[in-house]
Amino acid sequence: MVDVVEIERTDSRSSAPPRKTWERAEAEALYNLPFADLMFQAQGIHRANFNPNHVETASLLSIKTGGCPEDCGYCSQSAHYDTGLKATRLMPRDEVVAVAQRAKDAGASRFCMAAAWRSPKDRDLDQVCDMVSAVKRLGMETCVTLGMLTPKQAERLSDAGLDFYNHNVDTSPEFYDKIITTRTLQDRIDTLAHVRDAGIKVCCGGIIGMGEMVEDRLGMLVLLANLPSPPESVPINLWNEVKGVPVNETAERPDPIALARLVATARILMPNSVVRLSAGRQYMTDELQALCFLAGANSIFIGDVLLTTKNPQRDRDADLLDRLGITSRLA
Ligand code: SAM
Ligand code: DTB
Ligand code: SF4
Repeated sequence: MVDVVEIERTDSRSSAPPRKTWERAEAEALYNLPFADLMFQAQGIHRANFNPNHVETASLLSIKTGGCPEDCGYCSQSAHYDTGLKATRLMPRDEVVAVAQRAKDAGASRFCMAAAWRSPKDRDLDQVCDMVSAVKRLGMETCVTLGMLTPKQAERLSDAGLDFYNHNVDTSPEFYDKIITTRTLQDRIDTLAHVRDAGIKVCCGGIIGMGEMVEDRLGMLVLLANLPSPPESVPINLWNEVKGVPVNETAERPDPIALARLVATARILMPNSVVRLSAGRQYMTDELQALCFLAGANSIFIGDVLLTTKNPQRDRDADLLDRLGITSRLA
């Protein structure tokens, strides 16, 4: 059994001592603790860094759907697979702002705009920058996910006032090329560095339930925790079923206790990061979500759809948070 880990965690770019580098064996030892010990440790760290009775609410919009040249084996939007999804062009700014306003009225504090691109063209980026500035004027936090960025593109998004950029590592380095072949993990890490250098906060996580092993899930957490600065926001997606993609052949829904253990391990490895219970909540019972909140998850996506797949209904989420005494903008 591992003892409670006492470590100094400071940004490696500050003058304070460097942050701890996590070893996989340490993550595995934590993950395999007796459940009560793991949860106790995660709760302690959670309470030291966050209000344990609050969750953040974000809302998603696909501003450009489908026809993506990447071959991510889990994704409904890849042009490599026949998923029956209709591709659309980039939405006009005013329509996006109207959806953001409705999301704000429904209880979202952050609005995340996603486009199915390998990387944005500069003329597309002009429009996205315009959307970011307009959504910020509504008083919401903004996030976009547009694929790979150059340093200059990241600067432009920063100048437009963007708060967060979402770009996931998706899985462990070992499992990565079983899922995606059209861009490398290093490509993704390079984009994350450009986003950081531009002063934008990083939202980076991945997916579980694609047929990976527990070691891969932990390898992903260790990769995230050991980035030069850990992501401010860590989405943990449970694979939402999509017909026609390769992951359909390998997918295996994780044991609920394994999911709670993973969230707790994420909380311990990244004590200051907001951990988002992202896709896949449609498959989770109220009890499992409650366990994940206890383990340190403190953000959810609200709204009936994510990008192209289902999410629990707003009223079900509001009722669950109410029964747990958790505050949010949904109340
Ligand atoms: N094209 C951009 C990119 O890949 O960075 C942005 C959109 S992409 C849909 C954002 C993330 O959503 C992916 O990196 C993946 O982690 C997650 N995702 C995509 N499809 C999913 C699914 N069916 N179930 C769960 N998560 C999914
Ligand atoms: C993330 O990690 N999860 C969100 C957000 N980042 C963009 C996307 C989930 C997408 C789920 C599949 C879909 O709805 O198409
Ligand atoms: Fe394209 Fe993103 Fe889907 Fe990959 S996850 S196919 S990059 S939209």
